[in-house]
Amino acid sequence: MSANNVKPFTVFVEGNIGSGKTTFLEHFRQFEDITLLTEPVEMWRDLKGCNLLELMYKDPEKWAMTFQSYVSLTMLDMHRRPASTPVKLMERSLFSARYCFVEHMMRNNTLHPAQFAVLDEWFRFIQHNIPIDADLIVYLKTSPSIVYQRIKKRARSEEQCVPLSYIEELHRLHEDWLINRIHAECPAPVLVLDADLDLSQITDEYKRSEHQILRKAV
Ligand code: DGT
Repeated sequence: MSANNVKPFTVFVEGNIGSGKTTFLEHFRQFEDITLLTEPVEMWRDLKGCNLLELMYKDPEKWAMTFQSYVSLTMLDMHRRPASTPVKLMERSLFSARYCFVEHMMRNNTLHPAQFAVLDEWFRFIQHNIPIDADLIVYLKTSPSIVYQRIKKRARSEEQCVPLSYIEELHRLHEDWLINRIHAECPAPVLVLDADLDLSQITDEYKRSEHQILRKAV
């Protein structure tokens, strides 16, 4: 809750791996009065010395459940973190973890049906019992081939084994959730931005969202 007891306007920034979510958040650093919560990837890479992200990519059957369980905890922490500013911008959400990543792991049998059921029950319990504020979703829409090139270029060590097919499937799952609305819940209106643009042109595209996020004349 903000200092004057008004809930912050809460925005989730969503999109495929490599779609530029972090760059988008960085764009908003220039404005005062915004709380920026970047995804806790570093926590996933170092939990008491264990790199859960690496374990999950190297041996998904063994580690997917553990990894997703920790992702849920760190995401819930971000959702519940109070902001003393009028706007709170966060990278990803419990929803994309469930509807994109866990959904993928369930469909390709990386998760045993029993493991999926436990994660899904946690998700439902949280949704029904813990307030998760959401006012807007910014969807950084990309083409799989473009983000695949970006992922190769940034060369995050854990992601070296990621095939194009995985990026394509994640793309479809984002589209099904945010555009085709196959799940009952989409927690907020969706603003779609073209995130295929390269760095020299993307700022103008990001600017398209400023009015809705800052909710004042900019
Ligand atoms: P950006 O700024 O758009 O380039 O964002 P990224 O690619 O740094 O961030 P993100 O969330 O798309 O992915 C970070 C890494 O963590 C990536 O290897 C995918 C993985 N990841 C993120 N959330 C989940 C999740 O819920 N489950 C699984 N299996 N992987 C996840």
